[in-house]
Amino acid sequence: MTADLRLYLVTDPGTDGLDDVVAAAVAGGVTCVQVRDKHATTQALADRAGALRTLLPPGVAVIVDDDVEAARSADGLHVGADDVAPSVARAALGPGAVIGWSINHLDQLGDDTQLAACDYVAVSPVWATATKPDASAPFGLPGVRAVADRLAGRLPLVAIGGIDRDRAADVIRAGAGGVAVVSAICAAPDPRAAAEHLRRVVDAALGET
Ligand code: TZP
Ligand code: MG
Repeated sequence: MTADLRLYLVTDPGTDGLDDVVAAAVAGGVTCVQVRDKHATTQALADRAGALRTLLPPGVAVIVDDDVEAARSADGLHVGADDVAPSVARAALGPGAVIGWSINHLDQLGDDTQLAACDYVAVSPVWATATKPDASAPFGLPGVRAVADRLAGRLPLVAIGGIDRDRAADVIRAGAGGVAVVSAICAAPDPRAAAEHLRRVVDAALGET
């Protein structure tokens, strides 16, 4: 499938009533959902992904973080520096899987083999965030611009890390095609309203570019 990456929700496993929060966020305008839980077993990740796949509309991609086997129950897999390479994920999951790759350094974009195996690249993190304290050095907006320039439209670019409603437009203007968030939705008092607001901001900024 081709994933719509404009407003990408990465789930926080500590969220109360997570499935309800995800459903509300999708009703508010989230276009893609990632199941992320560093402490879950493969079976638990697969079960959650399968449950969300049943719950959500078919156009909303359900992506599993890190775990190739669990991703077989989802629409795709997201990998980063500590995971299998995108090319390995592609070989395992086949041409129909959505594969995303987090980069934490511009030089990684010189690896054509990995780029050819991906459906999107995530620039990670844009800003430092308490949600991922072990993230590498932040790119900032100039870094997002540099990544977007270097990618030159070869693949969609998603921005992640410290993004909220006040910062979303700036990362789109810097060249991202979508924003990925955890706390801006999972920690919001009203996740649906938070998603609606973010989606309006993202769509308006995309309309300017
Ligand atoms: N990868 C890079 S930053 C991050 C991940 C999973 C966490 C983003 O969380 P938040 O709350 O949107 O800053
Ligand atoms: Mg990972």
